[in-house]
Formats: sequence, C-alpha cells, structure tokens
Amino acid sequence: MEVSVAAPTVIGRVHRTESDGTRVFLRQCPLCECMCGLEVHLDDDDHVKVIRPDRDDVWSKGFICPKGTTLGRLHEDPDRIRVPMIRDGETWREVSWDEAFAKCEELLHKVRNEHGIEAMTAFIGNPAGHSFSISRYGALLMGQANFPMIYSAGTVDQWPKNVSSVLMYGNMWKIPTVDIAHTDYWVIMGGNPQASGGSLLASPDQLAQIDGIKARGGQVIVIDPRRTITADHASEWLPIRPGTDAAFLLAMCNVIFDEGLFDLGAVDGLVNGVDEVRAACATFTPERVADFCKVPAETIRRIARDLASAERGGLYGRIGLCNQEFGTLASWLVDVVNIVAGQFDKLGGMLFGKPAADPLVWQANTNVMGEPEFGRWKSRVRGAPEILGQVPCSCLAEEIATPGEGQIKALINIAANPALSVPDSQHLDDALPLLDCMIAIDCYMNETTRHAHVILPGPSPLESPHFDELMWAWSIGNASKWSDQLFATSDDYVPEWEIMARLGWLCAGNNDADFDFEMLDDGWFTVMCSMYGRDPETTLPLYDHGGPERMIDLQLRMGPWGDRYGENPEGLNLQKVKDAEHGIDLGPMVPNRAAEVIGTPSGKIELAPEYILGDIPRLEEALLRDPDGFVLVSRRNIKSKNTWMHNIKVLVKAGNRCTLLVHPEDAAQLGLVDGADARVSSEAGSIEVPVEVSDEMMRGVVSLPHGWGHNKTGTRLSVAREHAGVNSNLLAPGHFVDQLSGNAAVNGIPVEVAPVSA
Ligand SMILES: Nc1nc2c(c(=O)[nH]1)N[C@H]1C(S)=C(S)[C@@H](COP(=O)(O)OP(=O)(O)OC[C@H]3O[C@@H](n4cnc5c(=O)[nH]c(N)nc54)[C@H](O)[C@@H]3O)O[C@H]1N2
Ligand SMILES: Nc1nc2c(c(=O)[nH]1)N[C@H]1C(S)=C(S)[C@@H](COP(=O)(O)OP(=O)(O)OC[C@H]3O[C@@H](n4cnc5c(=O)[nH]c(N)nc54)[C@H](O)[C@@H]3O)O[C@H]1N2
Ligand code: SF4
Ligand SMILES: [Mo]
Repeated sequence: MEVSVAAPTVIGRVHRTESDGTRVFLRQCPLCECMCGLEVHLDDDDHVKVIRPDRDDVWSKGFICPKGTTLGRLHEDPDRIRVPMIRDGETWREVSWDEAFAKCEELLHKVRNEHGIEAMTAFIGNPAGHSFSISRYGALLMGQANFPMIYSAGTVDQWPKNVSSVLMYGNMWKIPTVDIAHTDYWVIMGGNPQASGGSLLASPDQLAQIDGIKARGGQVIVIDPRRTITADHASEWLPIRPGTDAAFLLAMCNVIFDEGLFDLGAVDGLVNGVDEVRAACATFTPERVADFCKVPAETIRRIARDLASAERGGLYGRIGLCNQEFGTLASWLVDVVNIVAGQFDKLGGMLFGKPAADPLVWQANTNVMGEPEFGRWKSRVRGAPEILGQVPCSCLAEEIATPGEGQIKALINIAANPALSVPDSQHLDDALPLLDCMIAIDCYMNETTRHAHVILPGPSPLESPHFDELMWAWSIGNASKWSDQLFATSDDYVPEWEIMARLGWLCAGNNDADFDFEMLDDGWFTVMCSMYGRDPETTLPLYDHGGPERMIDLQLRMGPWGDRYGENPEGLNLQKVKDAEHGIDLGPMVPNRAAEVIGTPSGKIELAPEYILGDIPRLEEALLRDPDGFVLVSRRNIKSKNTWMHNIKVLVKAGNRCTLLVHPEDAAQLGLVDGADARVSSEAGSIEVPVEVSDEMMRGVVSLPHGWGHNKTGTRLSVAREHAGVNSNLLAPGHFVDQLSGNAAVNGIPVEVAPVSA
C-alpha cells in the first residue's frame, strides 16, 4: 500500500518570528471543551517543533494538556489518512477525489435503487461537535438525504440531558451549567474534569477553578464511585453506588421541601410544576434511599442543606449521570435541585450560556415547533422507540444484520468509531462487513473504518480552520476565537463541508457530475438567514464567497454582541474576531437570562414533565434490588480522546492505562492480584484485562476506560496496535439503556470478576 506524506505548506498567519527564525502561529485546540489557545512553533522545514500554550489567549490564559501539545505529531503521523482510499477486497489503494466520489455515487445509487432510502443511514461521532464544518454541513447532508433514521454517539453520551432540556426549556441543546468562576459551593456528580477537561461545562483548567473556590472559603464536593484526581483536589469525596443518583437527588429535593429550604429565587414566577415535584419526591426520604445509594442519610441531608443555604451554589452532573440506567431522571433532577434550592439563573449558580454566535441548534424551540413527541416510530428489529429522532446506537448492528424490508445496506460513518465506542460493539464489528456500501469520513483506518468501501480523509486539526459553536452554549464565560488553517491541503482537496454536501447530494439520488456546491450552499445560507432574522435577498450579495465562514459571520453578526450588519457598528463580525489573534473576551456568565432563553410553549420552565415523572415507578422498583454484586463503570484519562489519539506515541508510551481498577478489599475477596489478569464477564461478553488494585474505587465497583481494543487486523494504527488494550464495550449489553432517552447505560453494568488463572 502506498502511503502519501506530502511536506506541509504553510498558509496560516505568522504571529511572531523568534530570533532563531522559528515562526510561531496561534490556533485553538479542537479536542475538548477547554478550547485552549496554542502556540505552534514551526522550524525552517515547516515541521512542528513544539506546541506551547498561548498565555495571552483571552479564554485559556496559558492552560494546555498533553493532548494539545501533540497536534503536530497527529498532523505528521504517517498512519493518518491524507488522500481518499478505496478498498478492493483486502487491499486499499489511494485514489483521486473524483474517483472516490465516483465510487461513492456507484455504491450509494445501487443501494438506493435496489432498496430505497430506508436502507441507508449515517452514524455521527463525537468530533462533529467540535468541527467547524461537520456541525454546519452535516445538516445539509441529512437534509438532502432524508434518512428515515440516523445514529450517533449522542445516545451513549448526553441524550438524557437533551431529553430533559427539551422538556424543561423547549430546546434539547439549551443546557444550563454551573457558573464555577463565581460559585462558593460546587457539587460535581459523575464528571471528572481533570481527565475530560469538563463536558457540558466549558472551562479551561477546572482544577484551578476548584482551587479558586476553596481559596474563597467555598467547598467542592465530588460524588462519584471513584476517588478521581478531581475528587482528590476537592474538599470532599462522596462515593455513590453507580446508577443510583436519581434516588439521591430525589432525596435532596425531599429535604429541601421538607425542611422549608425551598426557594425559587431568580426564577420565581417562571416555573410550572413545583407542586408535582414536591409530590414526586415526598416519599424519597434520605433514609429510604441511603442503602440503595450507599450514602448515609445524614450526608444527603447535609448536602441538600448546604446547597440550598449557600450564597452561591451549583450542582453539576455529567456523563456518569447520563450513561446509566436512570439517565434522564438523574439529568433532569440535577436542574430541578438547582431550581428548588434557589440556585438557578443567578451569579455562581446554574446559568445558561451566552454564545457570541448563537448556535444553529438553538434556533429550534418547542414554542414554535410544537411539543416533542417521543416514540413516533420504532426501530425495525428491537422495536426501540425513537427519541429526538434517534434510537439507541447499539441498534445499528441488528439493523444491518437482520434481513427484511428496511435492512440497512448503506452507512455513511462520519468522524466516529462505533466498532469500539458503542455497547455490544462486537455485534457491530461483525455486522459492518455485511454492508453493500460503507463510506467513512475519517482521519484514520481504524476498527470501524477498516470495513469501509471508501474512506474520505477528514482534515488534521492543523489543516482546518476552527471556530467553536456549540461549546460556548455552556461555557463559564463568553469569548470568541478564530483559528486560521495552518497547513495547506492538496489542490484537489475537498474540504469537509463540501464532502458533507456532496454525499447528501448523492444519497438523494443525484449524479456527482451535476453537483454544484455553490448552489446548495447558497440555498442553505438562505435558510439560515431566515432562521437568524435576516433578509436573504439583501444579505447574500454582501458576500463574495460561501462556505462555513459566511455562516459564522451571519451567526456572529446576529448574535448578542453582533454588529447586526451595521445597525450596531461597534458590534462583532467575523473579521473583528479574526483580527483579535488571542480572541475577544466578552465577559463572565450572565445571570437573569432564563426568561430570554426558554422556548417552551408556556414560556416557563417546565419543572415536572409528565414523561419524566412517569419513570419514577421504575426507580422505585430498583430500590428493592439487592445492592450488592459488582458493577462496572467507565473512566477517562487526560492522555486519551475516546477511541483515538492512541496512535500518538508520547500519549501511550508510559505504561498500560487500560486496567481494571479494583478496591483492595474486593481484590482480596476475589483473589485478584495487582498486575495479573482478571476475567470480567457480563451478560454481553467476557474480557481479560490486567488488574490495578486501588483504594480510589468504592467497594463493589470496578472501573475500565473505554476506547481501547486496537488489536484488530486491517487497521492502519501501528502505534495503537502496540498498546492495544481491551474494548470495555464488549461488556456493555446493547439493551441496557435509560428507558426515557434510549441512551446506553455503560455505567453500572452488573459484572462478575475472577482471576484468569481460576
Ligand atoms: N463504555 C463507554 N463507552 C463510551 C463512553 C464511555 O464513557 N464508556 N463514552 C461515549 C461518548 S461520551 C462518546 S462521545 C463516544 C465517542 O464515540 P465515537 O465518536 O465513535 O469515537 P471517537 O473516538 O470520538 O471517534 C472519533 C473518530 O473521528 C475521527 N476524527 C477526528 N477528528 C476528525 C475530523 O475533524 N473529521 C473527521 N472526519 N474525523 C475526525 C477519529 O479519527 C476517530 O476515528 O464514545 C462513547 N462510548
Ligand atoms: N482526555 C479526555 N477528555 C475527554 C474525552 C476523553 O475520552 N478523554 N472524552 C470527551 C467526551 S466525548 C465526553 S462526553 C466528556 C465526558 O466528560 P466527563 O463527564 O467528565 O467524563 P469522565 O471523565 O468519564 O467522568 C465520568 C465520571 O463519572 C463517574 N461515574 C460513573 N458512573 C457513575 C454513576 O452512576 N454515578 C456517579 N455519580 N458517577 C459515576 C466515573 O467514575 C467518572 O469519574 O469528556 C470529553 N473529554
Ligand atoms: S485537549 Fe488539552 S489542549 Fe486541547 S483543548 Fe482540551 S485541554 Fe486544551
Ligand atoms: Mo462524549
């Protein structure tokens, strides 16, 4: 197989030149919600010498993590896919972009003609949320293709929060977060920002934020089955049995009502459903849930009292609360607790973000589009109800593998590695080779994309411009930053936004020869103008070129700080953001915004959606379960990013991180030895993995990282293969989901653990 690694050509703006000739460029790291500003130092040969933090970045102010320093190695990784590839049987060949799209046309049309659009779908992965082009032009792909069903990493991530937000606030992406820059009492549940950088809570350096809270006399409480580095840094670690957070939070509500601590504070008059919530938590006393949660009743009371009485307090919940059996209940209750404790929409409490460029996904509100209906259709094989347009991502395997009308024959896989990242992943890995057409848009030939017929290369972070959109919707401050593309791509390179538009065009049954990007792009921009309150007739002529930059300019100019195309001449536009090399600081989070942000039909926060209350009986049943027996949870590490970045040697070389964390007494009881292999079995499967005995686990809970298992044949991941680890999702049963959202419960999986020698 030929591997092309062309010498990069620099097209970015030089920020400064050092005395030894090193040119320094500024850009933002796109990998996580920290959105760190970086200095990329290039030597004479245009190679990345070093990446350092940009201390003058208005947002990250010099913060960086190990991943951000490796973007040059990622760019130069010889395994990275740089040109389109077509697979003929077992062999791959590099092809021109035109040949690749001709192949896509042939394969997609064949499926469409023989089986119809019902046999076609897409899977969208995590980087889409950080991507300049996928987020805006993915909509153009889906809009043209009109797939009856799509799948995404969202249903093994934040779908429960999307469900609670759409019902409470009228938009699935209006997700409030805690103003940690001003709070004095921060409760963190099911999140480990030291490793993850924070999620649905965008802020650089959250350990420094924790230090700040402690320095101003405040407290940080981490509620997690594992004593993470975040927990070690906090004032207090409170272990909790996985999957029981909803009961814990209902008990907090119970205390708040029972002890007269209830206070709506800033949102008084803006909330419907208080009485229903009061009734729903009436029997959930701390004493009733203590054994289930394995948290003493008195501790639950104390946390409830302290949160409600804090001058500025906020409770935050993240993936540990979503990727579990009661994900929607827990995610909803996080917001409910803040609201009834009087900590909502105020400084240091839980607030909505104020993005400079109103996100595209914020444009849809239920007050104009109608109340969401769940279960409008069901998945063909399992009968899983559709929720917010998707069914559990684990359904994809059976939809491909099960014959019959509507069997999936064509898949467009966008920036995703579901063969590792979804529950029951072996089923998907087995099913993907059955597809008649699989097109992957990705930077690597990995466990998933090895099954594709065509791979279209996504850009490396240094060969793509960057501007974050969604992350500012839950950031602890407001800023706006632009990154230039640093390295040029080949002359015939098709940017990712055009890949999206072009594949959508082909999926709709059109010919590649007739593809006209400008026409489609102008059409999409016209729609966006209407969404953002601009007349397209007068707006289109203002631009001499399209693409995502035009959209960002529109979003910025019509956003809360925008120049409104001249009406507010001091305001923002994309050029001004580009001119500010270190970004533009737009100040801290803004309180008293709820009335403006909420888009429910009533115009109020719906505290007690019937759909969610309907799940409480299921939780009551769970309270009766035997709370013993081992359960598995997931974890992250600062040097990984889900399933990828394991091909970057400096990030993986220091020891095996893919270990099973086990409490010392559990290890003794089970006969497990540190460093020796254990067999972990669940109803879904069984794996062997080295044990790491650690008192950072609570008893009865074991932890594995996700995203490993790089020992498959046919990948092009020479470094990752040497550090393969095992895939924890082989243990995750596909049907184990949060029923209200269909989100995977990859935390709290019942497992049996035994020494391998036994
Ligand atoms: N057990 C368990 N499973 C989990 C989780 C867990 O906590 N536990 N977490 C879940 C969560 S939260 C998520 S989000 C999912 C993630 O699941 P996925 O999204 O499937 O996994 P990623 O590893 O993020 O995949 C990213 C892919 O995008 C490619 N890529 C990177 N940048 C770009 C780009 O700019 N363009 C293109 N085209 N491709 C790009 C990478 O090469 C990689 O193949 O995993 C989920 N799975
Ligand atoms: N370095 C790095 N950064 C990342 C990623 C990555 O893979 N690596 N992935 C990115 C993505 S896609 C996402 S979605 C975010 C996620 O960001 P976070 O939500 O911060 O994710 P984790 O670091 O996995 O932390 C989850 C914590 O929840 C705990 N937990 C598990 N089950 C339960 C439970 O039932 N109850 C409670 N209370 N706690 C529980 C786990 O022990 C763990 O400490 O991170 C993003 N950032
Ligand atoms: S991956 Fe690291 S460097 Fe990049 S944004 Fe996140 S914390 Fe910053
Ligand atoms: Mo995620």
